[in-house]
Amino acid sequence: MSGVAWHYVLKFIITGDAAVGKSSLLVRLTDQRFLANPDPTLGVEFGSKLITIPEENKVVKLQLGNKVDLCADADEGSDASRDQPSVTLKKAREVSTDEAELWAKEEGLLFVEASAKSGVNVEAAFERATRDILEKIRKGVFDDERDTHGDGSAVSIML
Ligand SMILES: Nc1nc2c(ncn2[C@@H]2O[C@H](COP(=O)(O)OP(=O)(O)OP(=O)(O)O)[C@@H](O)[C@H]2O)c(=O)[nH]1
Ligand SMILES: [Mg+2]
Repeated sequence: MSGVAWHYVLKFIITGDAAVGKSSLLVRLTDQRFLANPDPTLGVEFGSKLITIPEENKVVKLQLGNKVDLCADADEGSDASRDQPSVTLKKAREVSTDEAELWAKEEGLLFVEASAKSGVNVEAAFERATRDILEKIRKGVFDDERDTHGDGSAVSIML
């Protein structure tokens, strides 16, 4: 990995209903802190985070955006938005873990319960998603687009 800042850039959209904790999750991941009194987000917030996947010998830069999902129901979202890698926040205690796990399985989604407040599972959730994406790249599920830096050391993934 010497001399390589990152091997891949992956773009994540953190989406969900208003006030479900999107900004708090983003700030916990990028700044390792819990926002005391977050203001409602107007527009979109951005952040980035480097993640190392040791078994792949890869450094991945996550570029994160956070926006309110204006669709009242995720099931009513467009096919285009459903094809994006995203983290959909649910108010976890409104549904049981079992029910949420089952729904995620039926939808073919990764499921991780995390807390922006305590930090539990936040980085792990994004690492799991990153590993899943790298595996899909390896298997040819996603196309990648080699960069034009000339040395083949970095790749941008267009999803
Ligand atoms: N207990 C607990 N509260 C949380 C957690 N994450 C966020 N909150 C609280 O949930 C409320 C909303 O958090 P935000 O991060 O502003 O939510 P948001 O989805 O970005 O909200 P909008 O930008 O208005 O759509 C705040 O009072 C947070 O303190 C968490 O992991 N645990
Ligand atoms: Mg917000």
